[in-house]
Amino acid sequence: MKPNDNATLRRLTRSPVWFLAALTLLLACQAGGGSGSTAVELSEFKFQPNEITATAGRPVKLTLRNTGTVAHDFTVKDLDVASPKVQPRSSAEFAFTPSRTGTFQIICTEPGHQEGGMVGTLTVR
Ligand SMILES: [Cu+2]
Repeated sequence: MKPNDNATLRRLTRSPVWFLAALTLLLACQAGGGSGSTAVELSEFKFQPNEITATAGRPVKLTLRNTGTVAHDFTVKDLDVASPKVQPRSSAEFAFTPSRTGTFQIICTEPGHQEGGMVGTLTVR
C-alpha cells in the first residue's frame, strides 16, 4: 500500500459516517439479540413468539414471516406502530422504535384475526 492510500484509509476511518454505521449496527444487535433482527412468524391466528420485549427509544427490527394462507400484519395501536400487510409465504423486514415504556397489545388488523386469537404482548422497558 502506498503512503497515499494509508492517508485515505485514516481519513475514512475517522469519518463520522463510520461512527454512525458502527453505532447503528450496535443498536440493531441489542434490539435483535445478536442477529440484528427478531423473526416473528405470522399465521392463522397467532404470532410466534407472541411475547416481545423492547427498550424505549431503541429500534426494534423484526422479520415478519407469513407461514399462513392469508395476509397478516403486526400492529401496536397504542404506539402507532403498523407493519405493511405481509402476504402468505412472504417475509417483510419491519422496524419501529417504541416511544415509551409499558405493556402493549400486538394485534393483526385483518378482519376477524384479533378476535380469532391473533394477539400478542409487547413489553417496553
Ligand atoms: Cu392476521
